[in-house]
Amino acid sequence: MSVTRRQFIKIGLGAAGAAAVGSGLTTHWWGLDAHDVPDPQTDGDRVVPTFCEMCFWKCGVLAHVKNGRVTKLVGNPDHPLSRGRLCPRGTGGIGLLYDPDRLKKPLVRVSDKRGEQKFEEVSWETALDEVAEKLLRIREKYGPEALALFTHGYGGSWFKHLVKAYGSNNIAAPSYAQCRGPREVGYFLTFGDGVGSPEVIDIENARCLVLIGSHLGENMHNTQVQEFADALARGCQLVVVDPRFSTAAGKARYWLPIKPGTDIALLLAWMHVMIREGRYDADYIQKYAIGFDKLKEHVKDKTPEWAYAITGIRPELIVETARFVAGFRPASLIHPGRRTTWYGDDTQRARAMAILTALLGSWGRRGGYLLPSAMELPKFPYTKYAYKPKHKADRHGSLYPLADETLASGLCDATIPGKTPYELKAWMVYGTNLLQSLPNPKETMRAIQALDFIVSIDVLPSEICGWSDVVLPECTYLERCDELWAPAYKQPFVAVRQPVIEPMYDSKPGWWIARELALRLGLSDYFPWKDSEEYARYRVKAAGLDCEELKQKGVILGKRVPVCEEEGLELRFNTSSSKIELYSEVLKAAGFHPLPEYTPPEEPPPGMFRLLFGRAPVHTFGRTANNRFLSQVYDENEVWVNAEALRSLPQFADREPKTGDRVVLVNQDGVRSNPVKLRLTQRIRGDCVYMVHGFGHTARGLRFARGRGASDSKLITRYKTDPIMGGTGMNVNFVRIEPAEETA
Ligand SMILES: Nc1nc2c(c(=O)[nH]1)N[C@H]1C(S)=C(S)[C@@H](COP(=O)(O)OP(=O)(O)OC[C@H]3O[C@@H](n4cnc5c(=O)[nH]c(N)nc54)[C@H](O)[C@@H]3O)O[C@H]1N2
Ligand SMILES: Nc1nc2c(c(=O)[nH]1)N[C@H]1C(S)=C(S)[C@@H](COP(=O)(O)OP(=O)(O)OC[C@H]3O[C@@H](n4cnc5c(=O)[nH]c(N)nc54)[C@H](O)[C@@H]3O)O[C@H]1N2
Ligand code: SF4
Ligand SMILES: [Mo]
Repeated sequence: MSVTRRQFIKIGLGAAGAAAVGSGLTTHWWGLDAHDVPDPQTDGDRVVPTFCEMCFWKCGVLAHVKNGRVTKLVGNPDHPLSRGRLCPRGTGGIGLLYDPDRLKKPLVRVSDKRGEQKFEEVSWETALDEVAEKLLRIREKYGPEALALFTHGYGGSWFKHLVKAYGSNNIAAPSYAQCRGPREVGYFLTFGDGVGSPEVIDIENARCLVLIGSHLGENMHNTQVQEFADALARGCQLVVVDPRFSTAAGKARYWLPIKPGTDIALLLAWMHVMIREGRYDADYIQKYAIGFDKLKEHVKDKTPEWAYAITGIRPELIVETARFVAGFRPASLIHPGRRTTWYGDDTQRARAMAILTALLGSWGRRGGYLLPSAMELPKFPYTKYAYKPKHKADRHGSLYPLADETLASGLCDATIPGKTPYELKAWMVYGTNLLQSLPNPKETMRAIQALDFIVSIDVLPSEICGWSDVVLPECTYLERCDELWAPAYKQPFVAVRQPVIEPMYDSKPGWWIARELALRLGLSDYFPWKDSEEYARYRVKAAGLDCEELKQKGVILGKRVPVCEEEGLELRFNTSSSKIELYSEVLKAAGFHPLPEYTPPEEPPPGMFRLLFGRAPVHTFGRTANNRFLSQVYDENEVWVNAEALRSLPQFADREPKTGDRVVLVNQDGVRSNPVKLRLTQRIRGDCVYMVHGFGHTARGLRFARGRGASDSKLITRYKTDPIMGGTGMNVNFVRIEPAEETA
């Protein structure tokens, strides 16, 4: 192994962070008695394999248990995604399990108005009866489609099944329209296949990796970061395009500090150079692609000089990097990114990245994009859903014709009276904190106030719980069994999540909650098993696999089949032409530009900065901000501001602003942030600022996280919707910076 665990963590954290998480420092375990704190160094007397839910990558975990307490979580060496290592957040799962603020009993709202966070504890009987009664009434009065389910996270599968059985297909996650959506559609239009999750990109064998914004190393998807560290160690070249000097930029051969929102221009100019100089893979294009001549014509005038004026990147550098990137093809990997909802022209940017990938011949090639397969796992033989939903409420008419999943933002809109032809009346919310993850939280609050009923299922008293009528406490992933997991991946596998310890307090596993509701809703046919283990056993046996082996190892590997041309795979494209579509007739027919076109983003007004945001390596969105374990490393966010740009502002003229000072961000609509720490740096352009998403919590029950740092979500009062698929571009807000007045 070329990289040790310690080196691996360092990529994301720097040495100090690695030391804190690695040693399991427990001296600052805020809010807990010292004797309650497990020692994350201790081996257990029992080791239970399961998989992680600290983010959605789902790495294989070996959980150590001693005297009924989970003492440490380590990576399962047999699991293809963890390969024996977890990211810091995975290790910090103990901080969620033993979070003193966990939801402990079902809650029912007692205040008149939603959002006042006043509840009383009730029994499960009472809570479940209440939810079922409300849902039955809604169905009777408005029909089943008046119910929307928002769900994120693996445990959500039971609730999707429940809501489909109930009769609604208004089911969405912010991880589509607020995250991967534009990328999936852009790649699908080009190759006939989305990128999917986990992304099957071959960083392991890439000779050159190009990161367009994607901030790997801060974005901590475990397997990718491991491969990334290994790749750098063996000399893989790195090109980073980012207005900010990210952690990855620090390892790069080239860092291109692009003007935000102008990446399409750079990508077109790169294509221009590669085509003009014959540096693209002509054989591959000839064999597999259509529309090359039109592309060639389209990029003819997209010269490096043209792009310079737009992107701020010197023409010589554009030429040099185009040659550099092309020099390693086909093992020259344009990373597809993940949160691609930036400026509203995002599907077109994803298209440009996909087309560039085609020019490099790296789709279906080693060191590029691999074409994975999944293990076959027969479905549980459920009764067919009886009800055929008439419509999806997330969009209407000819809006967003190429969206291929439901838009969470669209369901929110459909709840606001008069905003769309639909009116949703009830929300069920599982594992998604919509007040932080949908843009413009005020609109989300408006929608919620208009509902007849809202129930949330969560592990912590997050903001969304504070806005609910009923809150159902789920136990954490370490205390439950969920659906089996067998994704398409270069190494096919099936993994099991099983309880490491019994559910604490009065919390219950999601499968139990969904089933109890089903029984009360007259949907027992859809939950014919007695528990999730019986369900999982059925599927494992039907696949001809050994349940005991799976329980014991946590994962069973399938047969590895060829995943790229070099291994003998024949490339096929699921587009209507069965070819790579450089020029998209589908886009054209839908009234969009068939080739990616640069559209200028709106400029920040004088004295204001574009607000950019991203990830901290030790946190997942806002869901870990209350995690005392992870907060030892990073307990509040700060705002990155270019030092010169800040000092030139009149409001800072006679102050000596320095890192650590508190400032307030005020956005274009006058919305103010909490006072947030300043990070003065040269490592970001002067036209934008940057902060980590997920801080500035307001939920009363999050006793640790509440009020720490500032919320990017609050400042995202506007967004630009991608006309192709409805993704909400959120990098379109501007902020002014004010010194925070000293308060007592
Ligand atoms: N530790 C950790 N890791 C995570 C997550 C987490 O919560 N915590 N979440 C996971 C999820 S769901 C996702 S979607 C991913 C998100 O991770 P990515 O897909 O990597 O992130 P983005 O939010 O798209 O990009 C943030 C980066 O884009 C840069 N950027 C902003 N505007 C522009 C621009 O106009 N052009 C260019 N070239 N760059 C720009 C920012 O400076 C920042 O470095 O992370 C995943 N990994
Ligand atoms: N402003 C802004 N908005 C964003 C982003 C951003 O960077 N900035 N990122 C976007 C992206 S990329 C994504 S993918 C989405 C993600 O946004 P969401 O889908 O909202 O995801 P999380 O924030 O992880 O949701 C966390 C909720 O799940 C709860 N939870 C955690 N574990 C469990 C569990 O085991 N069971 C249950 N029932 N609940 C659990 C947490 O307590 C919390 O309430 O947000 C998008 N929205
Ligand atoms: S990447 Fe980290 S947090 Fe996400 S599943 Fe893997 S170990 Fe858990
Ligand atoms: Mo995401």
